[in-house]
Amino acid sequence: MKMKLFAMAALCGSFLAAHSRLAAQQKPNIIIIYADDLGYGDVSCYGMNRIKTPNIDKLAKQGVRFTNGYATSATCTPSRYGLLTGRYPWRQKNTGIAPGDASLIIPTDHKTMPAMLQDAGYQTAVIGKWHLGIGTPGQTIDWNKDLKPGPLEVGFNYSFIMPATLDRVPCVFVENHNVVNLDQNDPITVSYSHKVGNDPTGKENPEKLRMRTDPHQGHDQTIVDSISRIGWMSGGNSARWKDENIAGIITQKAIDFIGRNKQQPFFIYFASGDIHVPRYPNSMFRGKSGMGLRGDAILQLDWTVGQITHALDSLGLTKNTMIIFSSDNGPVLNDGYLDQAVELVGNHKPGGPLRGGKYSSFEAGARVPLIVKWPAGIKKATTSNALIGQIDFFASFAHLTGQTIANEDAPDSFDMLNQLLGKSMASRPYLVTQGGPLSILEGDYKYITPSKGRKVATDVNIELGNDPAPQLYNVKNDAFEKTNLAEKDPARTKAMADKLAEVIAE
Ligand code: NG6
Ligand code: CA
Repeated sequence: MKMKLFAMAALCGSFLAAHSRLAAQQKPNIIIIYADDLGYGDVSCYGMNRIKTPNIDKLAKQGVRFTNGYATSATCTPSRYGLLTGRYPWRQKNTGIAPGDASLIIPTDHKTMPAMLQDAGYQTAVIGKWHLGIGTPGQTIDWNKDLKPGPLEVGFNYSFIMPATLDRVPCVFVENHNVVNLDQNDPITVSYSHKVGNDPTGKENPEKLRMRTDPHQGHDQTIVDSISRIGWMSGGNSARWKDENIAGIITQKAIDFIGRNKQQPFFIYFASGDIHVPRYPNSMFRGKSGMGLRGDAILQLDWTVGQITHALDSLGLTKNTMIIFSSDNGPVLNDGYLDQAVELVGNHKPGGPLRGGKYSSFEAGARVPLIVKWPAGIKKATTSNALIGQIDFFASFAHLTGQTIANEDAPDSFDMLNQLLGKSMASRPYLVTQGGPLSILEGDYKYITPSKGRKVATDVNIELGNDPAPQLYNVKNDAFEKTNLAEKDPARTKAMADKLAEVIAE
């Protein structure tokens, strides 16, 4: 009798488990495919006509394509921080471009977007470029030991990352808490202050390089895979990546994760290394774009999108998977390596109709491609001009998955779910973006805070949008920000400056 009851209870339990799995299954899978340094005009569905990006275009043909979608900032680390925390990065110190040995900059005492999705029953993964630091602040990171805190401590169940940027040492993959393929007899040493070990450097041995560096920008330290990097490393030889294999490896990791989790809702923050420098895509793409390695890397990025969508198709997951495609900041041609991006760009405009680029307060700095596709939830393809930020994904996904957000978490994230699904075209009331100085967008206007910074970053040849005087642009009629309206419209200028000050003080 006892046995029977036990068996009944077990049966009941497994029925309940199956039932809740079924209920949970209603929630869509979410995949963010995040490009690196891809400009507003760098894909064909945003006007690029030198090469085609059919897989990215296909997302737009079946989903919502935003014309006013913004990264949080005009560089990588702060944009990623904003996306994952729902908090403006400039509210916290040390959220600028992270050095390769930075400690974890995401606080572990606030809920992140992936942790919120874990509460909603999701399995979560980060695959690709991290660039948000690893380890405890104040402690030197030992790459041969357990690497934490990192992604697993801020809401991810699985992580397979390039720790910083592709141009920074150590050039190794980290899976969960450990460097992949590390031979303990060949330990890794990393330094950002002085040379370590005897590996050749770009400065001393330029003849060993497959790609020359820009003498004005550095990147001439330890050589890994015939490309010199920022920072010095020694050891870890069996763990070092080959640049041409990175896209293939991380794409396969994403496909494996999808396969392992096909029975339950999952979230993947897939952060491609393309099209950041050093650009050295696979031989399948090298020489194929006619625009040099930067164009070839765009083809590789598009291939990645195709591989992931194909994997979803073959597992029958396409219908209930939301794919979001975007970029962390705007475009740059020469970001330290002489890879012919400048010489071969021709009439292509990486920022499309926008002024500036990566690092800039002008529009090309943070306005980026943003596409959302979810067949079960978005029935009609649309172009949306709603003002929206990546910082809004947090609150929007909370709405989508039925989670509430505590007051102190995600303070800057607005629920824009209806806009993401194309059901509303209403703009966010305002949005703060960050080049050097902060800007605020409201209605058709943008205000840029006065700044004494240099006007042009000559090394990368980008207008930074700095001006000692206040700047006001009508970004709807004057997307290229030609006419500063601040003097003509002092009332609006003041109102927007006041609004920005209010948001900063919140
Ligand atoms: C800059 C690097 C640039 C790139 C960037 C980070 C120099 C002179 N330039 O400091 O090459 O690595 O940082 O790019 O070191 S990001 O997309 O990750 O923000
Ligand atoms: Ca970037």
